[in-house]
Amino acid sequence: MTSTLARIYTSLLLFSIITFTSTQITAQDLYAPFRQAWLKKAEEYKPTLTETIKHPVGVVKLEKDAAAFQGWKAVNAGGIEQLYNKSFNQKSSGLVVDFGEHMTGYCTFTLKTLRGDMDAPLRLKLTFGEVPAELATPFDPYPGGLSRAWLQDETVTVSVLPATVTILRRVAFRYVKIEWLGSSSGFEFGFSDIQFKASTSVTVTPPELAATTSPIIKEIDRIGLATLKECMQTVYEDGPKRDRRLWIGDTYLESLANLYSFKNDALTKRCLYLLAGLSNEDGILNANVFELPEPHPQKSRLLDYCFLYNVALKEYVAATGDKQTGLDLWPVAKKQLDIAKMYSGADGMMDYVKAGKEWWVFFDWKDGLDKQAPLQGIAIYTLNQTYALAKLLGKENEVAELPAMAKKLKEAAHKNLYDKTTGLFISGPNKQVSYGGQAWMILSGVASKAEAQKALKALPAVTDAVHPGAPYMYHYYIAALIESGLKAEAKEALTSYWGGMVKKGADTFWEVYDPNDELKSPYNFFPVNSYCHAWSCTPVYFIRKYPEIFQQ
Ligand code: RAM
Repeated sequence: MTSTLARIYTSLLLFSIITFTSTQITAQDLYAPFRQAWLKKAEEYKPTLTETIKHPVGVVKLEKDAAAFQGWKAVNAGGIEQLYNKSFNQKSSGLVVDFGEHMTGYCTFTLKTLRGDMDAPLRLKLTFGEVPAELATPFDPYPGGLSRAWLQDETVTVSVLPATVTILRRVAFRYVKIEWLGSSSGFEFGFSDIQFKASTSVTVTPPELAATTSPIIKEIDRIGLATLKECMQTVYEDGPKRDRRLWIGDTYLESLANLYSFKNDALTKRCLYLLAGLSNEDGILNANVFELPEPHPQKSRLLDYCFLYNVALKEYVAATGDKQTGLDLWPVAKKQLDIAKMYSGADGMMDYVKAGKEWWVFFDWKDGLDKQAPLQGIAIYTLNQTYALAKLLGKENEVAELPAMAKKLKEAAHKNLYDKTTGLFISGPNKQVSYGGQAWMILSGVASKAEAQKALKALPAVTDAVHPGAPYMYHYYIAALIESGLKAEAKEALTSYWGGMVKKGADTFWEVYDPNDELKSPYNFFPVNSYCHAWSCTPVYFIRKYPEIFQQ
């Protein structure tokens, strides 16, 4: 065979392999007929960001204080004139500028010569921090489990003055520490301006709370709104510092809070379509997706988040009456039910061991949390919520088996996980008692109202009960208290947990918060935690949905 012929054969062979593979892929893609339309809709509802120029409110000093959050506080150290038009040098290095609020966007500053000739470039480091301790803790050697690059320190080299420099990277912060790394001697330079272009897709101000609302609840609501506003960019981000992307679990809670505050239904709709459009070819959702450089998923199979997509869709349709979106996305919701079917045994119990081997079963950032009870509960909850969605859409006939299935799982849960002697729900081989387990057994309706009240009242006295690790799980605990009719307890739990963050100086609510371990980090280094995290904004939802509990 001549080499030309060989090339032709090779190309033909390659062509047929590619054609065959892509035909296979298309044939396997469950949503092939809809996918592009879903992504188009997601694009159509992409919000325009509102940009506002913000200026610093002053300069602060970082002071060690054992009583302050994570051991550090920011103390007022004067106006911004401490920075402007003064020589910036080794002595001023480490100065911290305070913008007075948490912001997300782009930083620009202007430098000018004050004296002498610039006979070498100058170099600065700017470190953006959401909380004071983040700026007081050395980043290196970096012990964290996530990329070091999440930390917001940027080095800038300037060769010619005057110069206006914009840091290319989008940052999320309140404080910026400026360090001098080098400049020529006999030459002085200074800052004449530093400003910030802050962005959000939020455009409305929600109504004031009732005048009877306690000051601490008002503060919790205000900070919750700030958290949500910062996370509402062109998608519901989980955290504007990290991971800066759309996660189903975070989106569910953000969309609930949004329903009762900013009411940006279009953003919820966009996110639901985006997640659907970027699901796997077998129809199962990915837990999170990115927008850039073009929308694409992170291949991530997180079991409880697939379920929560259905709940988020149901809540959206119920609140907005937007049946068209519900009908468009119904095949996705229906498909996620396969997960419940796949792992529920003949005895009505979810095979949590098998599920745990095959999936990321999350529920909370809490080591040692046994997932049996939470998984059984969320499965039942999802079956019920999806059936409610089917009813809203007139699709009950497509899922007629759901009520019986939910009943079977519910009865099995009660039989196997309810401890009549203690009145608590247990989970796993060691009969673990956890807040998460009680919460999900209650939200799913496994517990009667009397049992729910008994369990939740007994819980604080159980010394080895597994507590929530993050505000995310705290949400479900508060929801369970409300569901059980324990209104005063719900108010007290919300006030002490989120109020705890308020008292420790939170500008926005944190990704993880353990009152007994402020340095807790799922990533082995607390500065890489997100301190403006979507899933922590839900007091906004509770406070505004239940004024009779929280605004009296
Ligand atoms: C983290 C993020 C995100 C969350 C997932 C499960 O990476 O904090 O918000 O949804 O975990």
